[in-house]
Amino acid sequence: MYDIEQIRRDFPILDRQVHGVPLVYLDNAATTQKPRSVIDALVHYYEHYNANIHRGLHTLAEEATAAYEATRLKAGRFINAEFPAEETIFTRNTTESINLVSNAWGRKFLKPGDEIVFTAMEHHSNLVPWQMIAQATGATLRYIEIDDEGKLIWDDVLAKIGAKTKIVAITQMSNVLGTINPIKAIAAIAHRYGAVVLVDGAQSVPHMPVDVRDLDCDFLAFSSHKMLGPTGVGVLYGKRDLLNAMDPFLGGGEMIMKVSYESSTYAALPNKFEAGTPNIADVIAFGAAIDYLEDIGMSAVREHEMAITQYAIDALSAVEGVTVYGPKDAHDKGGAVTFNYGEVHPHDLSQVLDQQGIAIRAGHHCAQPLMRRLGCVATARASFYIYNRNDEVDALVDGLGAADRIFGRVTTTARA
Ligand code: C6P
Repeated sequence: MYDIEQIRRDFPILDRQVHGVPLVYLDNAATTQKPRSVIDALVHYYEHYNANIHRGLHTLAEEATAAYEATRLKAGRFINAEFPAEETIFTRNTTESINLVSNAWGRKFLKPGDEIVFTAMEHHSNLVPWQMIAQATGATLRYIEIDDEGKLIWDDVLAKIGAKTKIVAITQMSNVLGTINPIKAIAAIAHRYGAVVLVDGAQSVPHMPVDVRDLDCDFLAFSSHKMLGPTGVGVLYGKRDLLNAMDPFLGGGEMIMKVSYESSTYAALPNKFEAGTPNIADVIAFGAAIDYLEDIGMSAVREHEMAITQYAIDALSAVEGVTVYGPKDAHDKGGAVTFNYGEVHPHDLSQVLDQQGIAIRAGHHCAQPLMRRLGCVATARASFYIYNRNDEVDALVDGLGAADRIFGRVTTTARA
């Protein structure tokens, strides 16, 4: 049984008021709130065994190392990595995980004429690093178009992935449209041409079961802070052979085997990609976040989110003047519902909603090319997680009424 009230009690922040009314937090695609167990894990580390890892031989260092490495195994198993101890690399966030691949894999394996394929719905984090590496290597950028519902055009998938493709870098779930992409089918096509597949899992891993062996992706990037964990921790999953074949990304302590004044040899996986003192406390607390999600079960998380997402799509679509972007069937998308309300600017809308304690995101959502494709400069976005209830969607819809009263009757011309 999905006990949402029990879940809500685990999140201290959900008790707070904003402008004198209870917080309605609908900005989970940006970052999620943290349960007590994650906050406690952070405090417990600092109060009881704060030490640097891998290098100390004292008790505190050993305890901290064990807890850090235990999270590595949990994170790797969470996505069903075959060799979790070697294939799970900690970074700062999804962005750094993708930059690690674009640099450490791209600089070594891309050459002029090679093609990097992404999609029209990518977040800047899965776009700009490829632009930079294309400039550095002479590789060419290509992107797969989307249709008006915000889904990939399959003919264009087949047209863009071909003999020159060396990497397909694709989001599994759009942070704007919510669209879930058919990664397994796309990976099968890419592999037929010998290309590798990087999946941006920033929005998918927190919200649905993700199995890297089933998808057969070569790399998967995601962030702790979008799945109940602390900020400052990201994961890069990579197939062991590929990670072994790559050069290091950053040089320094921890990632070496032997160092002379002239040259160095590098540590084995995963240390080769973790230069310097890592974010020990936050990695350890990320372990508590994974425990929390596993206690609920990722299938239950997905079921809950599909229900509230469908409720939100239907409720928002019924408001005169609202345009909802992306797929309208929650089976095809995750819990991010992006919309515009007539001619009310999303920033104004967000401020009016904030007065009612409702937190949404407004802007380009780090996806400027996609905004242009949708024909707008900005949108409003409500995004859900395990603790959101339908009555919070009702509050959002009521909030639109307040915006209507403040900004005057919204026009209905923008209705899709
Ligand atoms: N999207 C949003 O509000 P970082 O910042 O590195 O943890 O995640 C980057 C990132 C990469 N890919 C996708 C699909 C994402 O949604 C994000 C983060 C947030 O939509 C912040 S812009």
